[in-house]
Amino acid sequence: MMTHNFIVAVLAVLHCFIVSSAFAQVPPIVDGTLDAIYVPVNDLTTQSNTTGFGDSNLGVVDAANGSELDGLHAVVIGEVLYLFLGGNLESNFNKLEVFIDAKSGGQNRLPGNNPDIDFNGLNRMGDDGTGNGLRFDTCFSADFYITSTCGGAPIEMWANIAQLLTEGGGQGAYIGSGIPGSVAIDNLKYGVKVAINNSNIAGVGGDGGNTSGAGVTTGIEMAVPLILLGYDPTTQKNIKICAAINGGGHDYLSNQFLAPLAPMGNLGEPRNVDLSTIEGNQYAVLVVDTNEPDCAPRPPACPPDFNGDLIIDGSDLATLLSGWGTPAGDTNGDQTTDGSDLATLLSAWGPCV
Ligand SMILES: [Ca+2]
Ligand SMILES: [Ca+2]
Ligand SMILES: [Ca+2]
Ligand SMILES: [Ca+2]
Repeated sequence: MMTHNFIVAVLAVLHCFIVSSAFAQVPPIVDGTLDAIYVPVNDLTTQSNTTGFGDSNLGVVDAANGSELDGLHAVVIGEVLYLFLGGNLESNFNKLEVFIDAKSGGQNRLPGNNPDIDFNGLNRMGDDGTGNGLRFDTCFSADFYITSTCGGAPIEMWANIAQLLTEGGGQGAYIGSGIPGSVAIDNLKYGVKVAINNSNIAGVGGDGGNTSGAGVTTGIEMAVPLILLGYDPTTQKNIKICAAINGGGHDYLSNQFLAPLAPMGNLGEPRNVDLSTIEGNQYAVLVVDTNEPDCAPRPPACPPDFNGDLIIDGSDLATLLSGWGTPAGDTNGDQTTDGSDLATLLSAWGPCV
């Protein structure tokens, strides 16, 4: 009987374990409020900068009179990435911009030929033909973009998505409308959901106010299927996320980034922003493989890709030419830069393959 009781006890423990494991895999409800599954292990980064876009004090679910990004939480359940961004998105058509790096390749700098979505707002941040365009940190090359906004009377919300292919082009889509605080965007074709609860009055303050976004449990929440991100764990297992608040025309970046900027004011013209020159990484990592280096090794086919953006272009050519006669533009290991390196670069022109 002892044996029988022991087995019953073991089975009871196993049952609890299995049930609790299954429970742990219940996905978050995309409603703009923080679910328990996001914390604490999926608590990726916290804001440490006051907001230059207003500290909302309305405390109602649908309207906000300021924008801030207090914290980022992320979890993958059932092949879907769930993001929770604590904070507010002002109901004046300011934009939430979210860039996701989910595989090798992609865009380290936004070109000007991405999909025309949200009144061509994505390309408002890209290269205008003069070689500018929003540039991310060195180890971040975005593969997917999702943006949301809210405003009007009565207040509504909208969202758009786009692929960010290494060479540009790609596809984008408007994914629908909802109502902050009550109706989530729920796009059945793409499996994308977005919800906003704008009632936060805590988190960071405005100029001179609180500098910590810790503890905020309402904000913007979304679900994006991994297949839509192009997630390819054979090339990159960890998922990186860069989020920011932008102006109503995608035309004026705030100081609300996640991962956060060091204390500083709004960044302004998106095309002139180069996050690689700003201290720290303005992206957070959802770690799937703790052994994966932050920067994937450069593909062997790409020795002339001096800046690591996986495109051989004019900036690499400039590096090579300025290093002529020195090792700075060497591609074949002979410790000098000469015509053979130039020929290698020109024959590899375009995306690394
Ligand atoms: Ca939720
Ligand atoms: Ca990428
Ligand atoms: Ca606040
Ligand atoms: Ca940086």
